[in-house]
Amino acid sequence: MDMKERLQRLSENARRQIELATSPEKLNEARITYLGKKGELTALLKSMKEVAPEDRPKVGQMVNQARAQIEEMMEISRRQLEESIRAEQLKSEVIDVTLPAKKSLIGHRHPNTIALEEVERIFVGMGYEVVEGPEVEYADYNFTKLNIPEDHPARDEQDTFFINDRILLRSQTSPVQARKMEEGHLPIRMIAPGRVFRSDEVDATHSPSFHQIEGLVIDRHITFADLKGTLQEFARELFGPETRTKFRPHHFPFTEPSAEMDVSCFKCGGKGCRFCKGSGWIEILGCGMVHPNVLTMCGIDPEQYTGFAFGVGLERIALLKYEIDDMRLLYENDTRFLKQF
Ligand code: 2NM
Repeated sequence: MDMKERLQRLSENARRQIELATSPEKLNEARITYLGKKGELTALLKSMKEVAPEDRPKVGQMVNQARAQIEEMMEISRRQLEESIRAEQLKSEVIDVTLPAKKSLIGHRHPNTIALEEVERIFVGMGYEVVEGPEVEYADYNFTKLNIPEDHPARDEQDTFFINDRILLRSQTSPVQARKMEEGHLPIRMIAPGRVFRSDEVDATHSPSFHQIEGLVIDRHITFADLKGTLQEFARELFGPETRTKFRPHHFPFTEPSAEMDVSCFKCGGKGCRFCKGSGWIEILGCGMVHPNVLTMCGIDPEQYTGFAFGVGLERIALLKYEIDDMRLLYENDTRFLKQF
């Protein structure tokens, strides 16, 4: 077979394979087969030495022509393939501008946040400042300065997340108050909201991480009457103007005397119902007059200054206010639940 015939056959085969190429990948395969470094045209060029020297320019020209022809066919095929791919894409990605728009989802504050901002609004309205502090605390601030000595059961490792001997995850926000008292700028009217940690098993009313709002007032001549008046007003603002309060004696290490405050049930007005379990009262917070030991350990002279303090659980307020019966619902972030508030 002479060179011319071989070239014609090669061109013919290339043309057929290019016609059959239905994708850019297949077309590239054809390019490699015929025009590549190890392709058929290169192989053919290598056999030029079999051609008589006087015929070589002529044959060389034919080879170049064949290459140009194949390249042109490929270029045409490539453009056609691209056009059909683009046409397919346009057809499949068509946008129907007459379809109704998707509604964008707008979130809102978490029930905890709503309750927190409500409590903050009430106390800021009475002239309190909102103060924050570290969640990782010294045992000294979390316990010692709050009159909870080394051997006190509240320090039990079973209840507290200790990082080491001296450092822990705060079990209350009172260390924020201890820090504020130490700064020594009196009087103090503050609330300390924030996350606290206790080694509890999760159930409907417990979680190892929850939120507290603790309040503190320190000034000359602060009495238990100031405590009662303030917390009564707080309860009325939070649960409605008809709300009555009662104070039951209690014990806290950091206050003396100490009490728990109940509010009249805002569902039945105090007659007794399912919500207040028939008693007409709902327990809402702990409070008391700041213990002289606490004042002394925080650098305040208990002969000159007195004060009251209180602590409320934020989740407890949110559960009560929104009549939720399981605390876990507040943490699961199920939007079907959250969107109700
Ligand atoms: C409570 C109940 C009673 C309290 C005490 C203090 C501080 F820092 F002044 F000692 N802060 N918060 C306190 C008092 C907290 O929670 C149920």
